[in-house]
Amino acid sequence: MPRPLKSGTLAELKAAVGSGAWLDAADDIAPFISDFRRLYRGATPVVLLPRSVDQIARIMQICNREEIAVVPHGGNTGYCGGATPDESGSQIVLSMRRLNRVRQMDAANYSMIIEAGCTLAEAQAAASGADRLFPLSLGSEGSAQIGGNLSTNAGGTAVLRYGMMRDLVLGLEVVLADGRVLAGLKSLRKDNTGYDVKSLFIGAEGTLGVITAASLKLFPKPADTATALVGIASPAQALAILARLRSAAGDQVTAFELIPRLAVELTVKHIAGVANPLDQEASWFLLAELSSPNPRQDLITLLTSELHEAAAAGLLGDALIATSLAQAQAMWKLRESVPEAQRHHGASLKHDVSVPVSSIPRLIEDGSQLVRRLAPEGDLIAYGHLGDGNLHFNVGQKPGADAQVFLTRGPTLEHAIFDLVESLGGSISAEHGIGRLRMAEFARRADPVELAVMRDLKRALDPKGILNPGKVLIQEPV
Ligand code: 2HG
Ligand code: ZN
Repeated sequence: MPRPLKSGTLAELKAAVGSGAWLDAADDIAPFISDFRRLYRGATPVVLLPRSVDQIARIMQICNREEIAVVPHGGNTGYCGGATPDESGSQIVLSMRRLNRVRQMDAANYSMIIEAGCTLAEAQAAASGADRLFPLSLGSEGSAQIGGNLSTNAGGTAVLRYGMMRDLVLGLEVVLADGRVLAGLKSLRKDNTGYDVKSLFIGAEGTLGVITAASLKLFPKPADTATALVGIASPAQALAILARLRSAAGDQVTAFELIPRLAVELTVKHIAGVANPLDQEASWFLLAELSSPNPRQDLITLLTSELHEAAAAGLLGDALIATSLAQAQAMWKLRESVPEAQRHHGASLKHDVSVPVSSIPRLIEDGSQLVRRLAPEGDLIAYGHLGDGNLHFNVGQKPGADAQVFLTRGPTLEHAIFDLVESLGGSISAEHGIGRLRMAEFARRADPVELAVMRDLKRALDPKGILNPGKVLIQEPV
């Protein structure tokens, strides 16, 4: 069990990073002690800003010896409170933002080695500079950091084609709880030497080690892209259109996002510069994108003819295919601004769930009934990565409804939605992780044997329980 910090240890930790590389004034540490959604507000005696792996190793040696809890902190864009210290005031925050070098770019090997504190946008730009694509793509990519993307196994809008962060990793460098450095930065597609140890740290939210750098997969840059916004009547039509596109274009189908009409209306209302170019009457909208590294693919023609055929089969109402980059960007802005529009609209209850893609219509139909029955002060705003079976099954406060009354519906509604998701063989956290927010539900619903294996791993890698305690796994009484 972690212990409170003694003043001698605090001085030792500050010395480990040197002057100018730690913060302890209330104003300076404020951004590090609450999460992006303001669900939690913790406390910390110090935020350390190391610049090197050696410094992090030294910090972990001290914290392991003194049993001090360490909370690794990236861009603070997480949705589950995974990077926020608890209220005890005894957990130190380890900011990764100064560990932000691109260590190696190997265009011929389609890989790069990059440190944890680089933002996702910086990683994308580095790849682009070498005429390569790093494909992970998220609304928060300007602030989200690679270490956080790895630690939460981030998803986003290109998972359909390229997979989640886990699928993009070739190697990892990790500082363990006792300060040893696991030097696993190989850049190999093939390496069958024993257990896949790196995979343990991906999605572990800093509870098994501190990821300091990664070797990441790169891809050819797209040279031809076709983007469309499509108005449809039902989620079942979305599935039928997705199946047609996949048959016609295979893995050139890069993104397939679902947006309900209410989300479009809220985005047009609250976000400057966003307009809906389509028939206002559609109940649902799709944002579909095809891409290929081959500039002669003529994906616009392919997408146009597929959408024409789908229209002839009665699968869609109105559709618009972007004819310029600006038009495609405007479509993406409409999709990516939905979370912000929801914030402007009022209180919301969020559920980041996944089911097999084939079960999406059932999820929406049965889930809508649950919302009507259990949260009558709210409207369902279910949107997101339909191609991956992942919807943000969010419920927004109805205009004029009492926010407090609405929010009291949260636990009962959440329980019912998670029961529904479970009955469909789904997950209660598709891409946002467990953090602190989903810990109890995760413990209740996970397979007990799987949970026991996770606890064994935690004990083996962090016997003193100092790495991000109070996140992911509920600690067992000692
Ligand atoms: C997205 O897909 C993000 O836009 C955020 O994962 C989802 O706000 C949300 O619930
Ligand atoms: Zn998402």
